[in-house]
Amino acid sequence: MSTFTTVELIGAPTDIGASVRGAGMGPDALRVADIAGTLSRLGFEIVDRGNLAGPATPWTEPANGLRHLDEVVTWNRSVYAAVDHALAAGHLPLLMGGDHCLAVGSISAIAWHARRRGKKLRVLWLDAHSDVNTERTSPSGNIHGMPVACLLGHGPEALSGWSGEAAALEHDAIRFLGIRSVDAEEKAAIRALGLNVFDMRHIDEHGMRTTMTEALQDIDEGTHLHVSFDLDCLDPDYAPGVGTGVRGGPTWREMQLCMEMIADTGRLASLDVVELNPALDVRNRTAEVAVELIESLFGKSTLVR
Ligand code: Z70
Ligand code: MN
Ligand code: MN
Ligand code: MN
Repeated sequence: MSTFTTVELIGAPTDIGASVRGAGMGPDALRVADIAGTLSRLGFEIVDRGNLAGPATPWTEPANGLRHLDEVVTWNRSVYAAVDHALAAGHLPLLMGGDHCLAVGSISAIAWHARRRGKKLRVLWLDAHSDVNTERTSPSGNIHGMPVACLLGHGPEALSGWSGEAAALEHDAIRFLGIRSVDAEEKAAIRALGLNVFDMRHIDEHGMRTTMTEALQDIDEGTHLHVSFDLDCLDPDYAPGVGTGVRGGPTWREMQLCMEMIADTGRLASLDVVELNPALDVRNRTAEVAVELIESLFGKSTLVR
């Protein structure tokens, strides 16, 4: 599907921005679920960079509305460097989190490369949450609830401007899919910023097929398509191994169609897989579901004709 022949696996084993412990085991759970063998059987060259190193999670209280800011910055610097390195080599970076705060480093590096190559960047944010809090609006201080704000240039200073521009993403470069847990101040921000939302109500009313046709509507040959896949987007019946499951998400089948339709664009150029929490999983089921969905995202087709 994709023009990339080499997928570079980057493990970022941390729960530094999360609310519960355990996301740091995500990369190895994905390896146990055979993410490398699965993509390799689809015809991709796989480079596994192993796991990045970084600070332990201190579980201190938030300061100025931000928990673990220094450590979040350190982890994101490593992620930025690794994703930058993969893109410079012409590889497709597949970030294995770790919690969703790591999307700041990943997408900032991607935005820098896309701009240099004259590509139009589009980000699909698959999540139960909108992650658009700031240190002023966050009810928790957990930075995994803030990466979208950071990437739009509204987050804390220390996590802004990494792409070389004030904002890594223009407001119309991101599409939320599957969201159903949005704080009141996040709703206000989404409206004020004019963000594109395909929430669960939209998916219920129009179905996944129409929703994805809309969400992918302006993807063309000049697009770098990035998918930021928070596994809590899925209904927790299918993906129990996440820190903050929210009932009422897409089923396995609906999410398969979502992934297949993204694959059909042929424009997937980078991926985050985040918020997998093996400590809360059931016999690695969520990691296995993630790998099944990633397989479809990378072009495995169940079409018979
Ligand atoms: C809430 C906050 C969040 C993930 C929880 C929750 C954010 N809006 N994100 N779990 N993955 O604290 O900002
Ligand atoms: Mn998220
Ligand atoms: Mn989430
Ligand atoms: Mn704008």
